[in-house]
Amino acid sequence: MARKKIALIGAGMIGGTLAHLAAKKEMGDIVLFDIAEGIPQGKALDLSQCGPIEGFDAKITGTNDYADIAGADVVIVTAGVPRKPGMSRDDLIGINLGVMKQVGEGLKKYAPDAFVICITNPLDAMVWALREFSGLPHNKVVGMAGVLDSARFATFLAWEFGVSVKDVNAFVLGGHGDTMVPVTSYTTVSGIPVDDLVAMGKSTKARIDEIVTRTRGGGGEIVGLLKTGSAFYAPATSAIAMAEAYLGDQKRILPCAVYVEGKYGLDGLYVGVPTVIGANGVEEVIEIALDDEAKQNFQVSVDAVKELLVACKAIDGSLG
Ligand code: A3D
Repeated sequence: MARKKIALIGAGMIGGTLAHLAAKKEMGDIVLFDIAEGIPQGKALDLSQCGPIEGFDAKITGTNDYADIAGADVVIVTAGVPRKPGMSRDDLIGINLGVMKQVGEGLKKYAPDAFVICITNPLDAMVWALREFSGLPHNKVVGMAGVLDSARFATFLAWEFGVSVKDVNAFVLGGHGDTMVPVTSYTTVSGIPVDDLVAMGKSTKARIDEIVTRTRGGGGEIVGLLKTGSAFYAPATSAIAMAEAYLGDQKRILPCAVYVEGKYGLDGLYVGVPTVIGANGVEEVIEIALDDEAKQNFQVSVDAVKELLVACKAIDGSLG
């Protein structure tokens, strides 16, 4: 069987990390694309030279030509600009919407059968726009955010309870912004609900509320520390987990930004919800029961995403 082909659009901080992870895991051959000349080629050469040390045979190439992504099985999109301190994700819309148009046209022409994972911010609006510009089926275009946001929530909870991160199953819904909804009632430690752990005296409601707030601002906290860009290790790791679920037909239930029509009272919008990812891409959107507080918070998050779509349509008249 021929090796899988992974195309990475954007060879910046996340793109380079994605290439390294995909190569180490031997997920397939890797093509790094960027508009910046020399960057994808240089990173591809550097990463190829990890092969003899790490023992991978993945072929890694860098390019500025969309034709080189032809036939890709998976495409992960990080093209665009990241945040700097003081910026919200939404401030990126003006530049990144234009980037999504170029990428969408490249995908339509050269990789119409790929499973596409978008990471570019503001995530929920950019994945929607990328789907519109590319014309690919909705089940094959998803956004990465929930896996990362849940990992942030899980990390902070593991620290709080003094337990292994492996035992924490954290749950975050909604758009990838400061209005995201970490849901404690669906968050467990080895099957024990967080609320029960609080009742046992292992933490307090106030501490859990602080962790929820820290999770919501988790990206901004890292931007504030790095000063020159945003998080890249955990975002890349999260997208790789989604790509593996697709390539391995794993039927994993992952929180992803997917097109939701009918469920959660939504009529066609990309937002973060639990999703079954397998060989057909998005195989199912799982609608869970939400308590009143989570429902209200989810609505606030959905409204924030809707506002971004209005802004996208105002910038680019071709977006119906
Ligand atoms: P960065 O290191 O700047 O890399 C972006 C790359 O995109 C650069 O190499 C650019 O040259 C390239 N690029 C710009 N325009 C184009 C274009 N038209 N076509 C192809 N390539 C282009 O950023 P990064 O890798 O740190 O972040 C990439 C994106 O991911 C940003 O929008 C971030 O905000 C976003 N991000 C999202 C999350 C989520 O959880 C959703 C987390 C972290 C970062």
